[in-house]
Amino acid sequence: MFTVVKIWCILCCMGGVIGDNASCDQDVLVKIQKEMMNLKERLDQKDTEITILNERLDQKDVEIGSLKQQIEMCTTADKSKRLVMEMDFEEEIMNLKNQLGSTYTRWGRTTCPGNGADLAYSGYMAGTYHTGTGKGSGANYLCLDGDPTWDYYSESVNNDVIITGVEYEFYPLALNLTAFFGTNIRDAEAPCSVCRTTRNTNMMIPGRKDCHPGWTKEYSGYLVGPYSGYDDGSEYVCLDRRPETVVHSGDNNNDNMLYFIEARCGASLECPPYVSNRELACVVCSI
Ligand SMILES: *[C@@H]1O[C@H](CO)[C@@H](O)[C@H](O)[C@H]1NC(C)=O
Ligand SMILES: *[C@@H]1O[C@H](CO)[C@@H](O)[C@H](O)[C@H]1NC(C)=O
Ligand SMILES: [Ca+2]
Ligand SMILES: [Ca+2]
Ligand SMILES: [Ca+2]
Repeated sequence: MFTVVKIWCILCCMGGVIGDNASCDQDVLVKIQKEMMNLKERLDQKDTEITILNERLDQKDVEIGSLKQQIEMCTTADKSKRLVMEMDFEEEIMNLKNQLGSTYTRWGRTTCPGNGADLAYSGYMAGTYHTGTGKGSGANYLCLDGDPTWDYYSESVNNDVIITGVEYEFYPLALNLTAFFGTNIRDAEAPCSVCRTTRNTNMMIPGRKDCHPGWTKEYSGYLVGPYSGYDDGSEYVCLDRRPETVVHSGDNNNDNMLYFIEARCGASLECPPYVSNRELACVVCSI
């Protein structure tokens, strides 16, 4: 601003060379005064403008503050919503897990292995009463419930198919069963339990005492089956390697007897890996 006034003053005085010096000074002063008034007015205007702008800034600050609050509230609500959703998902997954899973029978035991498998029920191993009449029967062993309930029944003996308990027998009689099972279980009857695991698939592997990688061992033991002299069919199952016995079952009943299953090498079975006369192990594995 000063530069402009100076230039203006120099021009005025150059004009003053022709006119008179006193009036030139007077003119300069008046003009400078006017200019200063002008500037002051404009400054005042600017001051007013600044005040207005400040007010608007303050307003904007308030608006931003409230927006920030809203965002925060949204985020918090979102978080709690997400938390609720996550909890719902977890519950759903638990439900699905409970709907899946699988069951297996643990022959020779009244309990489950304690690896996440729950007892569905326990009871008595049962099979065909082999000295009964006729040669037809169901071939499979049953895990009879230990706490039976009955529908309508008639107690007259009128059925050809009769089941009975299943006895630990094994051959020859001189065989040291304590070495196999920890106790001599000969002539006692076998209990059983049905176990439920959340693992979806399970299988019994004959010929192994442990599972393949990635599978969970449920229990292991010996492959057992019926006396070879029976006319009725039966099946092979996996007897726990530490079997329990049914109370009051030590009598030598021989109604339905269990035996080891052995490999016999010849032209048909691959030897090795199999070896003649060895009692076959078994394992139940789940995944
Ligand atoms: C005006 O002032 C100049 C310089 O100060 C001077 O030379 C000149 O004589 C003056 N003129 C009058 C009319 O006084
Ligand atoms: C049977 O086997 C067990 C365990 O190996 C052993 O302690 C016991 O002495 C054996 N009994 C006989 C009669 O050999
Ligand atoms: Ca018995
Ligand atoms: Ca017996
Ligand atoms: Ca043998």
